[in-house]
Amino acid sequence: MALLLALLLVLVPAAAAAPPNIVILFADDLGYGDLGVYGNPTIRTPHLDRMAVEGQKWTDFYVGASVCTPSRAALLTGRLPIRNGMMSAKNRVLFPDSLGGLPQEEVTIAEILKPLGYATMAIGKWHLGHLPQYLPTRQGFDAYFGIPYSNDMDKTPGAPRGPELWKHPKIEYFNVPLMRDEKIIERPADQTTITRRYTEEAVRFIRRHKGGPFFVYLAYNLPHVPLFRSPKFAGVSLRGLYGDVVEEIDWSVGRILDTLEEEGLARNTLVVFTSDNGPWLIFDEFGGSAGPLRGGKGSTWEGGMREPALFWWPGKVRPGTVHELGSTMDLLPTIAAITGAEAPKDRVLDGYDLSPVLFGKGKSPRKEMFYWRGDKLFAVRLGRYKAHFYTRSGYRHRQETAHEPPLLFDLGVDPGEQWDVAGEHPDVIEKIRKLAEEHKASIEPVKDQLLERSPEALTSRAASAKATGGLPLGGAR
Ligand SMILES: [Ca+2]
Repeated sequence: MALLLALLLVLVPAAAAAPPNIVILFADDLGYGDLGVYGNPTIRTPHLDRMAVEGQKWTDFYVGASVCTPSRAALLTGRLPIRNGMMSAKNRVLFPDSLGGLPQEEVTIAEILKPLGYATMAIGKWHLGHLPQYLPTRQGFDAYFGIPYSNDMDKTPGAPRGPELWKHPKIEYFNVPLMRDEKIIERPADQTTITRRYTEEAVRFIRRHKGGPFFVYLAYNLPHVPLFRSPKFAGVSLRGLYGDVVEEIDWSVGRILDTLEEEGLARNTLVVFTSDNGPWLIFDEFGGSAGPLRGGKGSTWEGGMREPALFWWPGKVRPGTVHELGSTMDLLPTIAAITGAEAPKDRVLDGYDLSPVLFGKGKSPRKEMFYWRGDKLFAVRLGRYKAHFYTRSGYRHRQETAHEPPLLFDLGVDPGEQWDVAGEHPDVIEKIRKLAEEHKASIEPVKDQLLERSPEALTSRAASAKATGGLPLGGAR
C-alpha cells in the first residue's frame, strides 16, 4: 500500500504536467457569417455551435492575409507573410507551376512541438509549396495526407468554359494530386470523398497516438470552389451546394470532438477552428457569406480577414464570447505558452500569447492588426478603430484607391465599415499613422517566394486558361 501511494505520488504530478494535444481545424474560404453560431440562418452547424457553447467564440479574430498561401504561412509561423516572402506584389498565391515555398529556415508550430516528443500530422490543403523541399514532411510534420495546393488548380483541357465549371463541377476537371507524405497516391483526387477521408485520417491518427502528445493540423480544402460533398450530404442544406459542403465539414468536426471524448482525451486537448480567409464573393451563392462584414476574400475589408474562431478544451478554456483581438498568428506563441515549447527568439514574431484570455485570467495582449495586400500595408486596426490607407475590392478591380487622410471606421459600433469618421478623430489617425510607420520600418526585404514559375508549366497553363475562357477559376488568386 505504501509502495502504491509512493508510486501514485510520483505518477500524478507527471500526468498533470503532460503537455496537451493540439488540433487545429482550418477551413478554406469559409466566411464570418457561414456558421450557425455566427448567425447564419440556413446552414446548420450543430458541432461547431457546440464548440462555441462549450468553449470560446471570438468575434474579432483575424488571419494574416486575405488569400490562401500567405494566410497559411502566417498561421504556421506566427509571422506576417511579408516577413518571409510568402506574400508578393505579383502573384497572390502559389500555383502548380510555382518554384517557391515556405523557406526551410522558417519555424512552424510542428517544429516547435517536435522537441517535446509530439507526433505531428498535416492533413488537407498545404499550399506552402508542392516541390519536395517544401512539403509538410520537411516542415516538422511526421506525416501528411492531402492536396498540395488549391482544389481548383490544374484544370484539364476537357473542363468546360464559364459558370458550368463551378456550378456543376466534376472531379475530372481538376487534375489535383492527393498525396501521402511525399508521394502522389491519386490523381485527380476524388474530391467528393475528400472531407470524409481527411476526417478518417485525423481520427486514425488521434487513436494511434492517444498516449500523446500529438498535433493535428487539418486544413480542409473546402468550401473553396469547386464545391464537392459526399453523396450523404447531397441536398441536406437549405443553403444549397455551399451549405451541404459546410455541413459536411461540421460533421467532420463533430467526429473529431467525439473521438477525443471516446478516447478520454478531451480534457487534455486544445481544439481550434477557424478559416484561412473570407468568402469568395465573385462566385455568388457558390461562395460564402461574411455576415455583417464588408467585402470578402482577397480584400483588406473586414470580410476578407476577420474569421470565425472557436477554442475548445473542456475544463480549461473558459466558455464565453470574446470581443478582444486575436489572430491566427497568435496560435504559435499561445501553443508555445501552454505546452512549454520554445518559440523562436531570433526573428520577429507577429503573434501574442492568448492563453490568459483562453483560461479566463487576463486580457488579450493584441491591440493592433496590420492588413497587408501584396507588398503594401493597406490598413491598420488599433483598438476599436481601423484606418484604410488603400482600398481595393478582392477581385476584378485592377487598381487600388489611395486615401489621404485615410478612411477611419469605428469597428466597435460599425463592424460593417459604413461610416467614415476620419473627420472626427484626427488624433486617432495620427496614432495609427505613427504605428504604421514603425511597423513598416520593421519589415526587411526578403526573397519573393511566390514570384518564380516555370516556363513549360506556364505554357500549359496558358492553354488551360484559354480553354476555360479566362474565367475566375483560371485567374490569379
Ligand atoms: Ca482560401
